[in-house]
Amino acid sequence: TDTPLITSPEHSVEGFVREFLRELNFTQGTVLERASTNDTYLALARTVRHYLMARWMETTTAHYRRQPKAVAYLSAEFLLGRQLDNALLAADLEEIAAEAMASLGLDLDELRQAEVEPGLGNGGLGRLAACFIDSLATMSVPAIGYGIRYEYGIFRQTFVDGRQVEEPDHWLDNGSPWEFAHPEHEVTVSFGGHTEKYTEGEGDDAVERSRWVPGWQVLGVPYNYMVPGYRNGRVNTLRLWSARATHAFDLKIFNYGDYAEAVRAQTFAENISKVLYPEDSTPQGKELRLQQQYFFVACSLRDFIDQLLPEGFDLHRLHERICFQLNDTHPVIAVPELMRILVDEQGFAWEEAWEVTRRCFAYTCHTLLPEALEVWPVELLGRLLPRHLEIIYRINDEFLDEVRATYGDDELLVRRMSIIAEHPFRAVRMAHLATVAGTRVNGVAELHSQLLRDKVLADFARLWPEKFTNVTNGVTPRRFVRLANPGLSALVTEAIGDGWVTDLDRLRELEPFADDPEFRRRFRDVKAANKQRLVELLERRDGIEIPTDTMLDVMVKRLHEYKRQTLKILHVISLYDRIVSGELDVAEVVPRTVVFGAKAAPGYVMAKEIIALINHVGAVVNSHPVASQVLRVAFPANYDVTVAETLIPAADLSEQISLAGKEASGTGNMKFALNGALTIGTDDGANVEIRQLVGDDNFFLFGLTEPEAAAIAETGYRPSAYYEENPVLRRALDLVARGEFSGGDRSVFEPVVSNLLGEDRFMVLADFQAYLDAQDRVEAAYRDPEAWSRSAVLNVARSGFFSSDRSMRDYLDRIWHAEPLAD
Ligand code: 26W
Repeated sequence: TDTPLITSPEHSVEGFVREFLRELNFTQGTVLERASTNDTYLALARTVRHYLMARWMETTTAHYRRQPKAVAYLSAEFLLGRQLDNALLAADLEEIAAEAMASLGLDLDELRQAEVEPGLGNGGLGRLAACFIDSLATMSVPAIGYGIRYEYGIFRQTFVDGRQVEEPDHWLDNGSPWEFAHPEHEVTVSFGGHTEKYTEGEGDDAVERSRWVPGWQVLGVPYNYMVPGYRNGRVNTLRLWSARATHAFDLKIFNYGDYAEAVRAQTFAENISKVLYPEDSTPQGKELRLQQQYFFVACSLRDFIDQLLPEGFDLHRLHERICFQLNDTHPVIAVPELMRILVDEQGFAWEEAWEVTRRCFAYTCHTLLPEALEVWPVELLGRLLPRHLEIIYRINDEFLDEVRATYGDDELLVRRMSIIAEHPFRAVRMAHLATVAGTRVNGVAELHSQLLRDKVLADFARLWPEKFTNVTNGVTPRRFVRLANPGLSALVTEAIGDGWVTDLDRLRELEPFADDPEFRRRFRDVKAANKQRLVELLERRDGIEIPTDTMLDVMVKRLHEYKRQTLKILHVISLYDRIVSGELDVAEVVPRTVVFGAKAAPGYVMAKEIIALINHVGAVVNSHPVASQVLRVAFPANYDVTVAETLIPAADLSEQISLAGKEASGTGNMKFALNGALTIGTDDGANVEIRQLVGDDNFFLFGLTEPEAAAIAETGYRPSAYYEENPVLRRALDLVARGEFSGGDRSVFEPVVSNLLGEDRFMVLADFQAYLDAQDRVEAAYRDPEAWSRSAVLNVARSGFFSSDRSMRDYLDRIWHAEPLAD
């Protein structure tokens, strides 16, 4: 049955003004003269939303009616960034909105800045999920994102005496105009309790079954977000779950008459979606985190089956309708959950259920660090999800039978491959579970996928070679070029037309322009304007003053030892040292501004020390009368998607300097290349592919390769040897050790120094000289602006591969076997 859809507001300045004023008056309950910036922002956001609404309803209805094979992207994180700009772009309303606001005496730019970005992710993995759903919508692929509506996203970082202090992120406080709550579609999720055996049927037909008798329950309330495609009339859905106490839960306690206790118990249940864990790469094994993981996947599976499939759908055919993509191991508990639904609720035989389940999931791994692989103690998992633990045990038993059948009784192999680890405590290895259950396992860059096959999951790759594949990450050109870099976008569009926005390979057509001096001049003008924009942002946002006309050298990413921010700061220290000692004359140095952006996990002590070191070095360098003429350090606090959008387009040099074999892919590296920064980088993650595409002449490669690093680790790495043999390195480290950056106090950075000299797990000292040499090549290249901008243009022209549209095509072809929905 067709229900009539309300039509979109008129696509004109007048239409926009009318809708906006209606929102301001009727929803916001105020008038223009008395409206606060926030009132105005909310009315504007709702106005834009209305233009997308009809398309959203149409897309949703079409998916339901036509039941195409769809993709459900299960991710504990979606790091969306601000919504207004992207919605305006998708709906082709940028000019109309600007004019409409201006006609009312309002400034669209100021209103944009009123939006608090939803920071529902830590870094690479969460931002990747946001890029992927953007691409899926733009490519008209039937897809839904499922995740958690954290009340508090990633913490707000501030610095006190140069040290990181975390503050809560109240992102919902001023209202949340982009979400639609649907309490009527709440889902009940169970936890705890025990299982019991029972017999079903009689005589020869009798089967032993197990059932779960849960101990407590919570409700999941879905909040829907629009995911608009770029001007294609499609709007997909992102559904984030929020935890509520069940009504039964409080009723029981209310009956005892303890009102206060009942209310308190509600907050207990609601804690589940309260806060994003700010851990990136080191799982803490916290009970609440496992609750979060099960909570959102249980809601999502239930929702897909009950709401998105037609009534009476035969679940034996579930894999024909859906692929659940597991974004790292965080949602992997969905595997036993689907088994539980099919076996316990739907009465499937085990084998039948396993057949379906195996075909419904695929797993993406995002790491190479062994300590980042999630394991859940059996004790904890069994207490929280007793039935799931039983199911996992049975999956494991049957899997290990298969291993034995294939390889004979190789108990060492069996122990290595088991889903259950025995040491140091019994625990479920979520990556093994995902690999056993998934139709496909993929890494996120060529090198990473290779290392997964050869090292991290080698036993599994030998058993099931066809399961393993690669999909190199990508980033959305809508947000990270078209929106973030309007100057470059206009220049590119003038040269080759605007098709590149949805077909990024067309940037290739720019190649000839690299040799056009006029184009290069205009490219440099765009860079200069972007730097000016950054200077203004840092001044306004952080009170940081940086010069406008220096080489902008940028390292932005989470703070982690493997990413080697210490290598970058040692380079800064060394430059400073050589300038201050008179070895380098300021006239000889290419002036540069080094910008850092990085949050550290709150419990990661060494990472926080490194942040303090960077800030302290910055303070000394920036206030030195001579050094500061050619060297500045800026470390704006609270690097987020919004800052990235201004910072990346201004950059000249992109720092991608992780130890080879440690960074799975990196995605910032792609954003910089697409915005015409040159990369100084190791042969790691997607750097490898960037260099292959842009060419060695347009990339500053340095450092150990992965096999070299592995070989050194094998024979025993001695960092102090590098210190003893390299006077430049020695001077830089000695400066830190002697307290040059800590007011003479030698104890402050002692842990950083002694860690580098004693352990240096990520071989900073081994790569130090190679890095300095590469920086010399950078300087030499930067002195020739024509050659530099030629390389920069070639970086743009040859980076189209890194569109997340291409990543989505690869997932569709290699993993999902789904297709865009035709009009
Ligand atoms: C708390 C445990 C935990 C463990 C791992 C939290 C988060 C993780 C993620 C896998 C960390 C992460 O974000 N990985 C990054 O994923 C990006 C997208 O694929 C890659 O580009 C980065 O190289 C990788 O570090």
